[in-house]
Amino acid sequence: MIVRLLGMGLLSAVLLSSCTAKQPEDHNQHNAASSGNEQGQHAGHGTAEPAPSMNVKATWKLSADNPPSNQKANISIQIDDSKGVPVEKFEVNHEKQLHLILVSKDLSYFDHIHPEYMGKGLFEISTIFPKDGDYKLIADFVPTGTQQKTESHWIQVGNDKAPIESITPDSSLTKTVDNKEITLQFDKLQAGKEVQMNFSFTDSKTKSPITNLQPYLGAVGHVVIISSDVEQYIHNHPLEEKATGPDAKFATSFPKSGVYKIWGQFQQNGQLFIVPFVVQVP
Ligand SMILES: [Cu+2]
Repeated sequence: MIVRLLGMGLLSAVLLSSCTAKQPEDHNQHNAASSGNEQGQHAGHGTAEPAPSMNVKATWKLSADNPPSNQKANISIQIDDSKGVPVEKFEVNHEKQLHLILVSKDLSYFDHIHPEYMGKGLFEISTIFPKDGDYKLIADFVPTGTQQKTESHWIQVGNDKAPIESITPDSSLTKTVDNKEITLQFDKLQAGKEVQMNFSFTDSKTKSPITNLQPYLGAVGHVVIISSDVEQYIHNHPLEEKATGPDAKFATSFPKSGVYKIWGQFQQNGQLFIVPFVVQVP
């Protein structure tokens, strides 16, 4: 599968639910698994008619085949329809037309950036990869009037193959980031069913609840979940987008049992912070 994906340079998305501004009752989850098939599976929670699916092709170009680490690398993504005609219009979804997630193969590195739309289906951005190794680039977007799409692409940064250490589940789901103590809780950690997860925030010094979280890209938080084999990608937005803490609740669904890394992105006092967790889903 990996070889084929590298060869193809992209994969198709399986969408479990659409997430557009028109469906606020939706639980805001985009899923993608690298099945390689265009099998749109709509499992939205709303009663609204699902938007039609659209076959797209993403063509990825980098400033170099193996861009060196610690230097600016340009990334361009051309989105065309199945006939090769550029997709011109994209929904603004959480304030952006395209969300780009970058992860290293060992999931130690994570970034969430927003390429600029140049028109005629072309998005561009430059970034710096911190070290040599394999990275997966995941683009998340909504061609206007259609369902959420996820397209991904593996790249090799530099020439060294970084040793891959498998991630291990956290023994404690409380982390301290930038003087904030964040605890992640699930109603029931299980695969294949909706799971509610709650991030709760306290000031690590005063131990008082944090109630002044700020919206970032139109929501109190953004959560990205990726399976340890980097095959499953899930992007969630909060059930209550306007919450300010101390709780931020999300509904999600882990497609199958296994180890997953979860990154929550939040903002307080104008500072964006990321809290990572690794969980074993039974
Ligand atoms: Cu984004």
